[in-house]
Amino acid sequence: MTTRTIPTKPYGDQKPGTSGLRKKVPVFQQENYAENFIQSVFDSLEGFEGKTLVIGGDGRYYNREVIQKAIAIAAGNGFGGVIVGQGGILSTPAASNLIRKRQAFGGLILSASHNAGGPKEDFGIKYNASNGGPAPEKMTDAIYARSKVIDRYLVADVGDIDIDTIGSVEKAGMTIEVVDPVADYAELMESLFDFAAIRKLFASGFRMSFDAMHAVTGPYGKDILEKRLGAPDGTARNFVPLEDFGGHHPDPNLVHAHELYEDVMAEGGPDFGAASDGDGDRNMIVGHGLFVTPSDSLAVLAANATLAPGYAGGLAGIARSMPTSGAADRVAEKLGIGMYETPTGWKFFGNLLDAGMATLCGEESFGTGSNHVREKDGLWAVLFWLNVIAARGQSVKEIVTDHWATYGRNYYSRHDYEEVESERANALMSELRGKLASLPGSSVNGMKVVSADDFAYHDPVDGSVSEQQGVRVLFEGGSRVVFRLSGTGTSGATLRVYIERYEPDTSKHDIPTQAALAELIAAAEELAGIRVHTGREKPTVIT
Ligand code: VG1
Ligand code: CO
Repeated sequence: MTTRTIPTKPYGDQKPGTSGLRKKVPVFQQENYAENFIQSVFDSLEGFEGKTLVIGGDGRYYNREVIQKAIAIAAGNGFGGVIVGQGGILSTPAASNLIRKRQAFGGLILSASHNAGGPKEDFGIKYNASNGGPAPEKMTDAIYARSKVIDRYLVADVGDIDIDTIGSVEKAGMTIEVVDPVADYAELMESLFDFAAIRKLFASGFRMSFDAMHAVTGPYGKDILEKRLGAPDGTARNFVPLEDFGGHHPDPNLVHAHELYEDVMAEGGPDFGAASDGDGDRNMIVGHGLFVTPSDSLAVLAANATLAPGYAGGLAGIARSMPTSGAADRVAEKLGIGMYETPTGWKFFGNLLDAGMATLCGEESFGTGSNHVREKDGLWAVLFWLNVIAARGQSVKEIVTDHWATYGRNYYSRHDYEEVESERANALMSELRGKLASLPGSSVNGMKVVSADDFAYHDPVDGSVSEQQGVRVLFEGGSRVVFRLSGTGTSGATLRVYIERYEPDTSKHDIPTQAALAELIAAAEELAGIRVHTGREKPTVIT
């Protein structure tokens, strides 16, 4: 074997955020930067000798280079095999599935998700464990600690690996297997949903538009929607993955997937629109005449879950991130099943899913998923909706308004203030934290505060505690505002303000969202002094 030990110097900034290490491409291109992080991951693991590692990414700029590095370092460290998606492509949920299906030791997912790609834009690396899920905090803390003292990495001379041809080769004592990135995932989807019913739906003239945003779900969407489900050619748009996503943000929301939204809303537009993000774990759902908030989507899917063959036996429980609206809570209550509230980030759902306590999980940030993998899953959510539409024979709008009539409506919106100077954002948060104790009982913009705290999560499975996960202020009647700083940005700080109001009265279910939340939006300003602290008159992005 030809393993070499290469001396290196630590970088101090390799702390994984909400979902792995994300930095600008030029940061990753510094000498040994990616190598250091990958070796820090391996140095924090035990018992992988001879085992298999899954490697794949969302196809963004620098993906191929880092895949070559990862293969050589895996070989140098004694992995027995790597499974690589053809062309270096694996969507995040497909990678999670492969880890589980092939009983791999873990996986490296190369992605910065919904962040822009290209030579000056973002790149990312994330480690997923043998359950297929993102490394828990304990592990990411260990990786960060190691990265601060690392002084060498191990590499085997495997040469330049052909990752474009499906098949297997032996190099430096390691098996390198290049696989079709779509096949196993598509098979999993077929096992969960009623493909025959969805095929019938398309055959009956039902029309949808799926926007892959020039990111990783292009090939998945084409194969599953058009080939397997018989949707007309052209159903998937922007389906060729590009290294820079065509210069856009592959972020499926009302701002970045605006064109799709307009098309579906237009007179004579398709019945159904959906989009996914850079790495394929997010989803946006739009019905003709109605945009479905991700929080509502989780609730509707939970209420209708038994219509899909994969969930016909019912749900064990539902989990949502703390800032996600309480719409799903009402469904859990009615079903008499467990409801869990976790910090932001999919890694916190892993234990609940592994323990069989939750079946469906969701985040307000366009993330929905289940126990079929250990990541959120964009296309899965789209197929779930198609299954529900086919089974109920109703439009998205009918299904959602029906849901509101039964459970009430949780008006919900998120206001993001992007690229704020870190110091100013931190000052806002610490000022808020400082006044939490005095808030209960007081009035803000005429509304009475019931409770106010900084969310701390006590994991019911392993007992671990995660503190400072977001400031939440709860008002009489169940309305609330939540403040937290993003853990995925790569420049400055992003302040996220989450606003929610519950409306039980059916006659008040068609107010425009921002108007329905106006009083709370003003209360958020009064509470946190957003304008003064950020120097911004209005949010950068409203979803
Ligand atoms: C954001 C979202 C969070 C999501 C995370 C990763 O994190 O708010 O819900 O899990 O992105 O999603 P933050 O810390 O910026 O708020 V993805 O699609 O980037 O893997
Ligand atoms: Co993503």
